[in-house]
Amino acid sequence: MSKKDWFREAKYGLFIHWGIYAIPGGEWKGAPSPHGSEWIMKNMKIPYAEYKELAGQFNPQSFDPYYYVRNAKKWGMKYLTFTAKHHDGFAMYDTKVSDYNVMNTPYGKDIVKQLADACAEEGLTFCLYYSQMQDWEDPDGNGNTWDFDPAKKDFKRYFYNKCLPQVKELLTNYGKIGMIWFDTPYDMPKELCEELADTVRACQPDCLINGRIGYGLGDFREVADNTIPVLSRSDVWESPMTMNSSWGYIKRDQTSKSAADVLQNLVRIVGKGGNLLLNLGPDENGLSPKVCTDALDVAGEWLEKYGDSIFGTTNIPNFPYLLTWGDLTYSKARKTLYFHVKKYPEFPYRVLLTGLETKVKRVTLMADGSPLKYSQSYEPGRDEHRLYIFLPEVCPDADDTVVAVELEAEATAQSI
Ligand code: H79
Repeated sequence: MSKKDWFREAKYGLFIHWGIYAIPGGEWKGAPSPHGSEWIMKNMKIPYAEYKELAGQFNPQSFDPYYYVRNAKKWGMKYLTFTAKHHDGFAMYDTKVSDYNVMNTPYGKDIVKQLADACAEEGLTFCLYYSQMQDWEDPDGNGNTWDFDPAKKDFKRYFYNKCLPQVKELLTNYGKIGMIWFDTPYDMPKELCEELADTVRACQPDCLINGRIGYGLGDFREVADNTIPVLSRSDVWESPMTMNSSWGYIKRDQTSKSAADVLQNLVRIVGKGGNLLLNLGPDENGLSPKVCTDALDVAGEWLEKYGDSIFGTTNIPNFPYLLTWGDLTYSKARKTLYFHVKKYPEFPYRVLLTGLETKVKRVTLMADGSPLKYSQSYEPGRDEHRLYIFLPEVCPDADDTVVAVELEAEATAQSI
């Protein structure tokens, strides 16, 4: 057992970006702030004295932790990552370190505690986002240069007086934390990053640390926001993605990735050995845009039916060819390859996989379990392995026709 096992199995998690930035929702005094509504304070250089007034308005009467936790499970997600403190410095929990927190709002209840309890009760792994370097409330934190003179900043003072004690609180007061999600380490000195990692590991040895602690000190690679690597990676990694153009709630954008978009990203990421951490930005009342949750509902229904092609699968490291028709996932335990056919072939309705060495036992259409014809060959002259699968004339699912290919042995790919 490794502490990374749950994460390697997880594949799909819910990210929640929620803070007092949900109130302006990407707009300040009638002017739009660029996408990434959680950046509004810095983008608009809003004085701290003015921005902090938002805390006095925070009263999300419709927030229900169980709504998020139960839906995350229904949507097929295995973990939930919540922004305990974003760059603006406002803590969404009961911290003794700074008054700038949710207890000092009209709402007055600890959001982290409510989500932690709901996750524990419902059996969902609970993880916390904490912005360790940027803090636009603290005169010594990184980022706020309009209220606080950068020449007078003493980063260590912020680190020891706020960051470290808050991280300790989060890892002490809320039960088991699956992962702590750091962000934007920028030029934070390496020795402080090491101290932060040591502190996390001293508080909760099993808590994973994501790659954005910096300097390779994390337990896995966090790829850049909204990206998918070209190459398959041999160890588990994670890609954080938005449902629309922003992490925090953005009033002017009521669009969403479709269920097909979500599933396409999930399949591509899982097929390369990663996990998708997909974000919702609740509004000032604690509700998420219906257009986003509707898409997650539809994706969740698909996963209920086709979950075996995602969960319990991994990548085939170093698969040599780009696939032109879709993506591949692979279950080692079931010795089964899953073809996710996105570009349905025309007559003679066949897809070709080049480079698989292992002998095929049986091929079925996942939609109804019906057997499919296939032909497998090896040409010694060209040293090429080919597997053709013959699909039905009528496409069963235009977004993703899933074909299960059972193998005689563990899959091996040819190196070219
Ligand atoms: O928490 C989310 C982002 O707020 C955070 N990472 C994800 C998970 C993040 N911090 N920094 N960045 C992402 C990269 C910085 C982007 C910026 Fe901008 C470009 C900051 C200012 C210009 C995006 C566009 C945010 C505001 C405008």
